[in-house]
Amino acid sequence: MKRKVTYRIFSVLLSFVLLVSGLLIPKETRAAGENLAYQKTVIVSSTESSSYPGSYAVDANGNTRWSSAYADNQYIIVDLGKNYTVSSVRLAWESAYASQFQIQTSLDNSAWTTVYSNYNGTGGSNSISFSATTARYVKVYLIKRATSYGFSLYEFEIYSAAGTGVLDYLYSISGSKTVIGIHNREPNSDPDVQTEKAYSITGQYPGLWSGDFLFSSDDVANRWTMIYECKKQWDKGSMVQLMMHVVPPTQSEPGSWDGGVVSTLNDSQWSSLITDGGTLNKAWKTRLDQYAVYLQYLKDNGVTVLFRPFHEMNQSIFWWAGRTGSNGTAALYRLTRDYLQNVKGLTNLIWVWDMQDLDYNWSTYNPGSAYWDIFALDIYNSDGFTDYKYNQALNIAGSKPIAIGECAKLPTASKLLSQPRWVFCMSWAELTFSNNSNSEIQNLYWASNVIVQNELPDLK
Ligand SMILES: [Ca+2]
Repeated sequence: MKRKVTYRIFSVLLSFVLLVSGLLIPKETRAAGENLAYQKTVIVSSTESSSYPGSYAVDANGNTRWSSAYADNQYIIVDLGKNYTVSSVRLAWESAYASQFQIQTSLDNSAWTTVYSNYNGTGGSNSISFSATTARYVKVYLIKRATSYGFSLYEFEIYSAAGTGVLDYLYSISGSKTVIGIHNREPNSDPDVQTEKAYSITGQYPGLWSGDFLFSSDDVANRWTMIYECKKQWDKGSMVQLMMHVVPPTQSEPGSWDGGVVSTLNDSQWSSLITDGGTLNKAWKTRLDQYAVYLQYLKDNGVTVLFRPFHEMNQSIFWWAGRTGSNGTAALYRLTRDYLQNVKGLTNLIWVWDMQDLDYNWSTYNPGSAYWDIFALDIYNSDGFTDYKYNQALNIAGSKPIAIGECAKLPTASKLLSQPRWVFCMSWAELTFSNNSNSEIQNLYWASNVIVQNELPDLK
């Protein structure tokens, strides 16, 4: 505890000194809205002359420009130096613009994905958005010139999706550090009770706060209280997560645990749910319309949410779970993401796909790589944090982050050092305190490889 208290006092003093001197040092290397291309390495197919180098397209100077040789089929590539989640670019053309061009992205400067095409370019300034994608290299592939000169750009700017600071940060600690978190179970009328208890024991706030839409009349009535807490925790510097222990679309809200959250849909009900236009499909989307109001509020306030619907897909007691194959639980996950993201415009969600250590047939529940950002595993089995589970999680996640979605018994800091790809570890609410001694909780929260709230960068 001493180390972090010292650090906090130092931070406070440092902040004070900086405030007094009028200086502001950014907490993170990248703020939201920053042009990621600025002063990065540029690779071009040609230059008109040494007066127009590729670097002039990423110097944030609207008077300098890159210009290619006088020929079609040219390119300019920016190497961002590491992977980012990118979702838009801005092109500022000189009068020698492209009438046909594409934006392409790559992880390795070899295999390219076209994310945008324009075959009727008109020059000027183009702000271009596309589906958020992970990329280190971003290319403007210049197909056809509009003039007899080459292609010339004053600026080629590249931006992250709003709120991808959280995901970028998790990528950056993958393999070295783990954010510690805690779920705040009902009541939604007191949605930080477990977070505060962790603080009372460790003197540190968890780096991840988690809440739930829930199902009972009291908890449904207090959803706004929970959502306001979510925003408050984000404003205080935590990562935030939302779950959905909600009743099935065959029922109205509020409802019950037994016979509600824990219930079964028959095959024809399931078919109705996952078939576009089905009665239960419409009922579920009507429900999503209601949840979207809360999520929109968070979006409007700049809150990025780790969203974990339909957790423990192989835990078949839940109405959504235990259905294998492409038309199973995975289909419900996909339609929910498609609806919230594409129809409701909720781009502030990081999608967590979550399984439990009940079995290892995880791939049959996989919604598809395009549908999730983080793979999480709930670890409750008494064999604990085995290397086998860790390696299975790595196998299914590939290069994406993995996380311990829930646990009762916490891992030790040394276990996390030997399994360093877990980007966060969330203990389950009150089970944290019934399954771990105070000193075990303290030792984990105070470890140098474990990230608490005041060690997180600015994620906004
Ligand atoms: Ca320039």
